[in-house]
Amino acid sequence: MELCVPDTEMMPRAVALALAAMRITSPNPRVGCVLTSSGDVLGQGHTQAAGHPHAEIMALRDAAAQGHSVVGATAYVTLEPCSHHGRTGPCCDALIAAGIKKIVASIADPNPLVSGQGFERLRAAGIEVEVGPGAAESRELNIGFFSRMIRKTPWVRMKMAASLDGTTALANGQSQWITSAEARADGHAWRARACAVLTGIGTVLQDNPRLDVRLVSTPRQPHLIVVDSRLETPLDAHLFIAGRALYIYAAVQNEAKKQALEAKGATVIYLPDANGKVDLTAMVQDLGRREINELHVEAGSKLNGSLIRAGLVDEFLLYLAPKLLGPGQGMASFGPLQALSDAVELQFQSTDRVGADLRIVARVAGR
Ligand code: AOF
Ligand code: ZN
Repeated sequence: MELCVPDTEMMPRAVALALAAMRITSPNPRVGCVLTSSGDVLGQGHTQAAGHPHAEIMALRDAAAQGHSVVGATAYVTLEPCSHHGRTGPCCDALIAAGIKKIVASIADPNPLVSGQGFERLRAAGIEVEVGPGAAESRELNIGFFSRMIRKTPWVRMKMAASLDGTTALANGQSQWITSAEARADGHAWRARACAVLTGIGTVLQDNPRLDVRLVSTPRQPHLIVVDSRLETPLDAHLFIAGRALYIYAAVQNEAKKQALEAKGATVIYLPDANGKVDLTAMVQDLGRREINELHVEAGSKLNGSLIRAGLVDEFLLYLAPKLLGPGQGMASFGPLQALSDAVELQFQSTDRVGADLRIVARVAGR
């Protein structure tokens, strides 16, 4: 058991545990929990895969496994403990039954099934509840979960890689390996945290990608979503991977092709707009209903442009290589804009060197 840990370190520790659950919990939020008494860490844990125990239960089990009593202890947890019966039982009841005396929670659970009721249930049982420490970190860690619970749609993050002059492909279409190996591995780490990766039929036909996580280790693969209006995905495409869910959104009905794709494990969904293309807004709403928290877009400039124009993108993950490619294909084809006031305004969230390249995370203003 760790002794004499200052109280101020308990929540950062719970946040670090939540961070360790980054690639595991989807579609559940990443939550960490530390049980402590007089500076001693009695038990700790983080959320497991969906359908498996939450952070609080893991921490209680950890304490029990070490033979520590948690009667009278304080629980630091990065999200309001749940009060509902979902795939698992309510954490509130487990904390109350264990004799916890005080709960310090980062932030209320935005899930309408919980939202405040967990705190109410704990207080009704005579437990002291403090809310706030670690709130910003917890929300940021769960940006997709908060988005889905509050807006009913995923957090949409668009990844792009380009030369310093903003070119993603030469005029002749040649495009692979603009950025360094380090940047590509970093891109896989961002894929790994997403619930789903999204691409378009243009990229499928041109690059025949797998769009899975290979360059970093992960316990689960994100789903793959393909925007394919006319169901042109080849049946021998590399993106059919055993055990990975594949959703194809189409606009033009083709029952024979649909059946052939579904026989290969895909799910085909028709969502046409008035122009015979996939209704991207309806698609993103549908992905929210399918419990997609973070949607990671890796597509060509056409689909990128359409998603931006529809106002569906929340964040850009941009890798810039230190080279000039001259005029070619841009990162996203939207516009041309008539006035500077029509620009999509962004805020830089972070700027880092990754290998030889620059990584910029920029968020659409107001998101
Ligand atoms: C917690 N601790 O570690 C997490 C919570 O289907 P279930 O039973 O797994 O419940 C999922 C919901 O539980 C999820 O939507 C969110 O509201 C909450 N997640 N709650 O007390 C945790 N991950
Ligand atoms: Zn719970």
